[in-house]
Amino acid sequence: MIDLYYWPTPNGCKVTILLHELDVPYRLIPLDIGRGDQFEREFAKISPNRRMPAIVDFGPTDGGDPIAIFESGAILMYLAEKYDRFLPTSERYRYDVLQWLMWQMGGLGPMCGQAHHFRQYVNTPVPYASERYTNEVNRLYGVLDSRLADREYIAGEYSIVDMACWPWIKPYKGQGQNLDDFAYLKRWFLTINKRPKVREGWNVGREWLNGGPVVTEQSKAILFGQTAVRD
Ligand SMILES: N[C@@H](CCC(=O)N[C@@H](CS)C(=O)NCC(=O)O)C(=O)O
Repeated sequence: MIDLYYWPTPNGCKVTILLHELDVPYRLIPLDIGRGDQFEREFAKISPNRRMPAIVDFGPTDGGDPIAIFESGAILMYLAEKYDRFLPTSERYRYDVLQWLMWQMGGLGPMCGQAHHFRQYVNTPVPYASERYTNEVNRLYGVLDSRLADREYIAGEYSIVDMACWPWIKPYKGQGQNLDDFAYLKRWFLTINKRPKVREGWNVGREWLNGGPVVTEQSKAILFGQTAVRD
């Protein structure tokens, strides 16, 4: 069995989408980041960064002790390798997936996160930061659009990198973007949007938000302004 520590955010949904695409059973452990569940000491043993998603696999293929993994990109790679799907084995195609996965983890995700932060969550507007991150997201959308001009999916075949990028494009309006400006990206987005397993994964735990945003006025004090924790 796999335990998934989860809250319905884009990084969390990457993992539920893959688990649903794989039809793998898992135990969902809600980790309410707006309430501060991520700061529980026990959770830091699983996710030293005190962020979700994280998994614990109680049935690793080597038959040994349970394996705990944090960082959504590493979780996607682990599950794709374990179940031998959505990550090609041939070097050329494998590194097509992996380089774009690194691009998502190091670029698209963090920049979109900052765009959301400065456009929606700050109480005192910071126009320079808002413009800076909106423009950078726009640049990254352009990179993905060009990549998709001559292929259906980011690495040719549908793979974990599509599952990693799609949840970050889904809230494009909050990032100040217009998909009509990116024809190839829009076509890809709508194709993935139609996949039943993607919709299932995206909807996991959505009812916990009661129709509201992930970040609320109450949760801002918990989420923003964190400094080093020394146990
Ligand atoms: N690079 C990490 C980012 C994880 C992350 O930032 N998770 C957010 C939600 S999407 C979180 O747990 N936030 C809690 C907090 O900021 O305290 C990943 O992709 O797993």
